[in-house]
Parts: sequence; structure tokens; C-alpha cells
Amino acid sequence: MALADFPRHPLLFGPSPIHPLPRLSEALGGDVEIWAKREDCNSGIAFGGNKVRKLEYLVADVLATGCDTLVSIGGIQSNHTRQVTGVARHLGLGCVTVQEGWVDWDDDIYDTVGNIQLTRIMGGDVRIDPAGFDIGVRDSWKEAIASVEEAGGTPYAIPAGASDHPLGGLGFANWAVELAQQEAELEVFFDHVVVCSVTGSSHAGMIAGFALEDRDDRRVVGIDASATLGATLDQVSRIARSTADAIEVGRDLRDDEITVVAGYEGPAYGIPDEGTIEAIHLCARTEGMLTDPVYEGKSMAGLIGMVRSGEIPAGSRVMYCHLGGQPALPAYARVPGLG
Ligand code: 5PA
Repeated sequence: MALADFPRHPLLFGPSPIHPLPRLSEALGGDVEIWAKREDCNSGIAFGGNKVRKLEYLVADVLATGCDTLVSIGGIQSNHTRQVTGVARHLGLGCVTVQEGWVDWDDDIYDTVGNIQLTRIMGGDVRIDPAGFDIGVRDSWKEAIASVEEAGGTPYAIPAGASDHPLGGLGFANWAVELAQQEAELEVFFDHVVVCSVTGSSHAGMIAGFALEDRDDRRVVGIDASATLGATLDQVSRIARSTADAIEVGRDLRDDEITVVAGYEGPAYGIPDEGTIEAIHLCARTEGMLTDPVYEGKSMAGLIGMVRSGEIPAGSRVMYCHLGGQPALPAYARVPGLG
């Protein structure tokens, strides 16, 4: 089926804004032109973010199947579960979110402020579970789904990051189409797109969406923030290919279209290193654009590192896809440089 024919329930303000980052570009030598497309301010629901865009397609399915409770999973400071809860509230639905101990972070504010605070304010049914980081299917999530059924509800199961789901890649396939329209309006072309990758469907969806254009002069660069590169690369590849099939790209994706770059993930998922903090500072202090220590600080560090190293060569025009995540910042207020 063509992408435009998939049912989509609008949750965003419209196309997310794009704009240049001239002072950041200048700070990196001025030979690469950097822009941002802003999923961090794409919706009025719970501060928005990349999951709200993905959920436009899942919600159409929720409404068509008559489910009454969204059930999902993430870490304690998950942006995803905050957005799922916000979308559930926006639609008048129930919401259960399992929140696991994905990050080994010993700070008593960590499970109080930030995303989890917002999820609780929205009246989400938050179930804390001590299990560590894993983007796969978890028993705790299955138990949460079963508990909704036992209580007489009709759950709709949304996996971590809304990724490993038949409709998970469509939101960012649509992002790619949206960007191409914005390029046509402004008469610009971005030869590099940089995006953070963890559960994979933001990155994978845009690979599939750009494959519809069938041009070979655009490079999509995923920056790993999972610190479990193999699992993320597998998931990105699988979702990119299944999404490409679903939207009838009409050819096999090549391996060179699927790039997940390691080296910017820090010591573990959810833990920033010096490069992450430097990236957060540089971007905030040149442009007033905020990024977080779990995801976008790492993809921004990747962008900075690849411009400095010449892997993104002089003369390039880069679109940095800002996927959101700033609500986690208060949870990291005791990290030197972030408080
Ligand atoms: C997340 C994910 P993908 O999971 O689609 O690869 O996106 C990575 C990503 N930036 C990038 C931000 C701000 C994100 O929140 N967050 C997860 C969460 O539970 O919040 C799914 C992991």
C-alpha cells in the first residue's frame, strides 16, 4: 500500500519546523551547513517528540480496533512512555506503562522528576520494574497487557519506542516525505541526515521513506545511543526492510543504506560522557537549542565528531533530526555541567 493510503490520526501541529543552525555551523569551522528539523516541538501533547509522530499511525489502528487502554514499556526516564501516556489522555484512553531500571543511576531524584513526573501528572498507571536495559519483548510488559485483560479492559500493546510493531516505521517514513516537501519549497537539499538510534524505528522509517525517492546522493547516518550496537543495528535493518515492503518501495534495501555509527554512546545507555556534555553545551551555547544526555546529546556529539573528522565532508548540507528528550534533563541535574 502507498504510504499516503495508511490511516493516520493527526497528533502533530503539522510539518515539524526546519531551520538553519548558523552559529553551530560556524563553531565547527563553517564548511558544513547544519540545519535542524524539530520533533522536540512537533506537538502540543506532553511536550511532543518522536513517539508522538510514530503514534499517528498506531493510534489509527487503536481507534479502528476499539481498544481502550494503551500498554507500553521503557526506562524510568522514558520519553516514550511519557508520550504514550499523553496521547492516551488526549484520546480519552487508559494507559499502563512498565518503567524498568534501564539506567544504573544512583540519584534519588531520578525516579521523581522529569519524564516520570510528567507521566504521573497525566495520571498514568506507572509500574516500576527493576529489570535492566533491553529493547526486546519483556515479561513485565506481557504481564501488564494480561492485567488489563483480567480487569475487563481491551489493551493495545505498544512495544518499546513504538518500534517493533508493523506500523512502527511509518511515522518516520512520512518524516522523510515531509522533509522532501520542505526542501522543494525552500529549494535546498540535505545530502546528510543525522539521527539518534536506539529502538530503531525513527532511523529505520526514514531509511524506508527516503528509499521511495530512489536517489543515491542522500546519506542517512544513525548514531547509536543504545550501547548495544548489534541489537540496534538488527532492529533498524529489520524495521527498515519491513517498512520498505509495507510502503511498496519496490526494491531491496542495500546494506549501505543502513548505517549505525558507534563511538558516541558513552559508557552505557543513559549515561553521558565528556563528549555528550560538550555537545550539549556547544549546541545550547551557540544556538539555544537544548539536547539531553541520553539521546540527542549523543547524536549531536556524533554530528560534531563526524564534521570535525571530515567523515561529513566540507561542502555538505546536514539535517540534524532532533527527536526530543529534553524533559529528562532535571533527572541529570547533579551531573557536573548539567546542573
Ligand atoms: C529516543 C527513544 P528510536 O527508539 O526510534 O531509535 O529513537 C531513539 C530516541 N531520541 C532518540 C529521543 C529523545 C528518544 O526518546 N526513546 C525510547 C524511550 O523509551 O524514551 C525508546 C527508547
